Amino acid sequence: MYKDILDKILEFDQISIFRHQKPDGDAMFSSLALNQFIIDNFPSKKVKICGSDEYEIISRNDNASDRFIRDSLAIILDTSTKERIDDQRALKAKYTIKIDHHPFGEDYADLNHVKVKSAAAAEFLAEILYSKDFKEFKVSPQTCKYLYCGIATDTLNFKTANTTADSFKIAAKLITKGDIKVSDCYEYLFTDDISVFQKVSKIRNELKLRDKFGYIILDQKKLNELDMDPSEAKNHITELGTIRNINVWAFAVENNERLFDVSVRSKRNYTINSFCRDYGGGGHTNAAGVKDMTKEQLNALFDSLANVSK
Ligand SMILES: [Mn+2]
Repeated sequence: MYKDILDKILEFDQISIFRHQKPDGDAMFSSLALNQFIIDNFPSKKVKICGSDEYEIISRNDNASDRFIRDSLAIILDTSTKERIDDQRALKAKYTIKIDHHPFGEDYADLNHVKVKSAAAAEFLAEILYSKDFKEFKVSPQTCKYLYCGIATDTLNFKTANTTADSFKIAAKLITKGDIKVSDCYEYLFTDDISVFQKVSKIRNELKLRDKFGYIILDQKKLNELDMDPSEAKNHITELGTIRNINVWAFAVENNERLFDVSVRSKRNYTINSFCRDYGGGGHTNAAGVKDMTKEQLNALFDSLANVSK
């Protein structure tokens, strides 16, 4: 099933790995996992991780040259559309492979493998690396740890609506083979400095409610008061996922272009990505977003979300 991926890895001496802009844990850890897998099994191949945007817990950019990328096999992880790739040079590579789990993306690569049922790109990558096509190669404990961290971050530690029995089966295998201590991973991925905790307390007070829709809007003034940049603030949408009385929730931050970037989440029976697509955004059934919205567009989107939340 995945022999086409393996054949290309075998064919190329140079491999470049790409992720999406503003990478989350899934984008970053799946990149690190694939990089580690190639190093462990093909020590003579040169592999470089590409992408300049950073992820707060761990980041990596190997500063690949134009020439390296041009001559390489580019493997693009967790990225649904070509404009979302962090480093557009990916598309200049000799051959491109997309490995992703987002719905409604585009087939921008020469070879496209998308499994929407996977809770994380890292989950899909683990399935590929453990498939019979790859059975003669080893998945090292370090690779297991990266894959586990990718799945854990994208599923908010195995509690989002897209977490399945397969997520747990693959995680169980990674925990065994990687000798992973689950509580150590939790502490590494999900705990914050006390200064963040205090900022989050202030953010929580910004919650507004309309029907069963809860939302927070942070404009530039509020962000300055909090001493937070827009992308950092937006991560705290997870706070709203703990409220029983709301079905749909959104977090909007004013970006440096004075437009609003919005993240939207919902409980399992409430589909919200269709509303985000109406404004040029996208994402999963219960986790989606839109970038660069005007205040009018934001209000219209929130009207729809309040309506669907009932
Ligand atoms: Mn993902």
